[in-house]
Amino acid sequence: MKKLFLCAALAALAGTPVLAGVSGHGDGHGAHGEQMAAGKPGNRSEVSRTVKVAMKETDDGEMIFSPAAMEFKQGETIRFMVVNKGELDHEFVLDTQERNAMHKQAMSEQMEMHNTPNAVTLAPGKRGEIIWTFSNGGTFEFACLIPGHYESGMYGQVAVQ
Ligand SMILES: [Cu+2]
Repeated sequence: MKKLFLCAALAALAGTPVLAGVSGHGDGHGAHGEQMAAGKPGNRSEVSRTVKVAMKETDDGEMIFSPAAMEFKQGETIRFMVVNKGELDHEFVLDTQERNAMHKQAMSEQMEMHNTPNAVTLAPGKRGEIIWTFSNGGTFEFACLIPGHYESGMYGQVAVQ
């Protein structure tokens, strides 16, 4: 039930209606068309660009994304190919900074992690992908919300113009 609470809370924060039958949570595929401030899940047939994203720890104790920041044009559909090159689990979550902060707080209180169309969690050595349409302009954020990782440097800005 904690999981459901988190999702409902996030939806309420964003001011978006909570869609009936939140089937997208759990399998990461069900929420087609679910509009968020940062955009919406994209269609493979509309991908205009592929962006490779690496996640890893550094020798001096930081945790990073490469690239560290991104820029897109409004309306672009991006295929993010995410790879965990580190030795710890990491995740790539695309959202507003506010929602990421709330999500991070929830995870620090040991709520369950879950798969939504805007996020992928990967064990060391694993690859995953997100297809995302940046339907709205603005400044968003990608982040790893596993406790301690954001503070170690795992976040970056997404500028959509
Ligand atoms: Cu991480």
